[in-house]
Amino acid sequence: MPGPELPTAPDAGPAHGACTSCAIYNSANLRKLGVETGTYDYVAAVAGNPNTGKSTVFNALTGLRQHVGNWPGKTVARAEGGFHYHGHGYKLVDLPGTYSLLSTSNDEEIARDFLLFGRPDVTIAVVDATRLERNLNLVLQILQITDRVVVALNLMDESERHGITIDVRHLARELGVPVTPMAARKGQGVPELLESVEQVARGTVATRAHRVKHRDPRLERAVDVLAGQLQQTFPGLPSTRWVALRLLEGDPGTEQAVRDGTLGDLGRGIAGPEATSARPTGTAAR
Ligand SMILES: Nc1nc2c(ncn2[C@@H]2O[C@H](COP(=O)(O)OP(=O)(O)OP(=O)(O)O)[C@@H](O)[C@H]2O)c(=O)[nH]1
Ligand SMILES: [Mg+2]
Repeated sequence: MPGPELPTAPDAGPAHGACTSCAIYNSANLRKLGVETGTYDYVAAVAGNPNTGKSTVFNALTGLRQHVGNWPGKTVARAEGGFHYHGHGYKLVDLPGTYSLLSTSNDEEIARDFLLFGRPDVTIAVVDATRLERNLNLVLQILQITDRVVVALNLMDESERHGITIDVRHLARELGVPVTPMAARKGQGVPELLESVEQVARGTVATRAHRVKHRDPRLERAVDVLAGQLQQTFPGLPSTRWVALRLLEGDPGTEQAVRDGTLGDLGRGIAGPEATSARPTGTAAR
C-alpha cells in the first residue's frame, strides 16, 4: 500500500447539511477498508446489481487512471481509480455487484460497510433499465443509508430496443435523487452523469432520499424507539433507522457491533480494527 498522503478532507467530515460543499467521506475508515483517499477532494462509489454495467461506467469515468486489487482480507477484487471534473479530484471505487445490502455474503458486506463506514460523498447506483423493478430494491436500500446518490439508469439502448419507456423525471422525483439515463458502453449519458455526481458531491442539488415506510405502524414505532435509543447510546451514529431495522431482523453482525461497542465508532469516525477486514460487525462469511 502506498504511504499515507494527507487528504484534503477531514477524517470525519461535518455532518451533512452543516457545510453543503464539504466532503463527508471518512478517510480513516476508508484507509481501514484498504482505500487511500490521497489528495482527492471527494470519494465516489459505484454500486449496483451484478451485470448492470458498473465497471463500464467506472471505466468511462476513470479511463486509464485505475488499478485493481483485493478488498483487505477477502478474495473479492476491487477496482479503484480517479478522475477530475471542474477542478476537483474524485476517488472512484467500484463496489462488488449485489442484490441487497443485508450482509448475507462477502460482496454484500463489502458494499454495505463501504457505504456505512466510508461515507462516500456520492454513490452512483447503476441500474439496468430493462429490469428496473428488481434493480430498485437495492437502490431503496442504498437510499436508507445515504441520500447522496445518483441513479445511473444504464442499458437505455437495450430498454429502448425492448420498447420500454421510462418516465425519468417521475422516477427522480419519487426517489428524491438525480436519475441519469445512460448507455455506458456507447459513452452516452456520461457528461450528464458527471454533472449530477458533482452536484450531489458538492451539495449544490437538494436530494431527499425516498425512505421506505413500512406498512405496519407497530414496526414503524419499534424502529422509531430503537433508532432513538441508538442515537442516545451512540451519539452521531448515521443511518440509525437502517441499523434499527437490522437489529429487529436479528442480524448477528449488527447485534455484535452493539455488544462490543464498535457500532459507536461509526459516529466518531474511527471504526475499530475489525474494519481492516471490511467486516467491522463481525458477521460470519458466506
Ligand atoms: N447494450 C449495452 N450493454 C452494456 C451497457 N453497459 C454495459 N454493457 C455491457 O454489459 C455487460 C456487463 O457490463 P459490466 O460493466 O461488466 O457490468 P458490471 O455491473 O460491472 O458486472 P459485474 O461486475 O459482474 O457485476 C458487458 O458486456 C458490457 O459491455 C450499455 O449501456 N448498453
Ligand atoms: Mg464489474
